[in-house]
Amino acid sequence: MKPAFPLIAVALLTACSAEPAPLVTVSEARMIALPTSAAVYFTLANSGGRDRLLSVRTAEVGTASLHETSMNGGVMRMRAIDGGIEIPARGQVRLSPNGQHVMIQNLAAPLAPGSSARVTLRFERQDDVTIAVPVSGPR
Ligand SMILES: [Cu+2]
Repeated sequence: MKPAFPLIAVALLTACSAEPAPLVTVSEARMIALPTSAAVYFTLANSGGRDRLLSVRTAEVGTASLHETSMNGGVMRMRAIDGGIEIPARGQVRLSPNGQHVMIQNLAAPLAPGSSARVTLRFERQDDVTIAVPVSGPR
């Protein structure tokens, strides 16, 4: 047998491992102003290949970090998420009060309900996305 088959196999493997570009859109974004901090929730919809939300920036508002809420023995806890949030290919990720969210601390100024704040999302593969997020008070 001539070595033509192994060459074809290598070419096929290369084609299959080429992950398509991600195409992540952000919707349903909202910011809840708390007395000394704020929380941001949104939905990420990906119509392309896998990506990862690495960090969020809100330079004019305060210091933002990715957080996760969990219940442990009936006690609600929040902890920082290491390594970002995975966004599956053709998948959706919803940040919510009882799950993953963005926490903003060290507020530069009190947040006025009815205003909006600029938030920039940084991804592993896709370019940054900056959105205007409406601010509301706690309920
Ligand atoms: Cu938090």
